[in-house]
Amino acid sequence: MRSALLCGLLGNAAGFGSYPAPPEDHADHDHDMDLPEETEPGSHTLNWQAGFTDTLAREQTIPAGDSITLMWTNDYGSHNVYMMPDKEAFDACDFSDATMLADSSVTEYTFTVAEEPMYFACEIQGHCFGGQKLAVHPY
Ligand SMILES: [Cu+2]
Repeated sequence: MRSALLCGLLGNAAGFGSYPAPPEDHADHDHDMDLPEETEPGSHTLNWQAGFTDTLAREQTIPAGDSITLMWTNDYGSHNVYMMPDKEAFDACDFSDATMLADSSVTEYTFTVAEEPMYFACEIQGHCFGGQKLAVHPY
């Protein structure tokens, strides 16, 4: 069975702070989002901003072949999604060989979980180091 924990939805409970917060101060504003209910098996919706305040949200173990939708807002400064080439680049927030998957003109990005680990990060200055990253471990 797929628990809410596996799907990372607990990360959404980590919001705190009050509005309005200054732009880019990710430690101080609320990263809560209203995510849609999981409508079908094999689909996972994750708050792309949860990693700022929830270390557990930076890693997910999800079956290969499932789909993941990352959702965010650009209300407090924009975000994007980059694919990191390997764990080393992911750990170092090194975007030199990263591939842009979504820019800040959108607020969600959906992908299929591959057979091998996948590494994602936001490329906006300071965000990866601030925890806006996701390692997907398939099983
Ligand atoms: Cu970001």
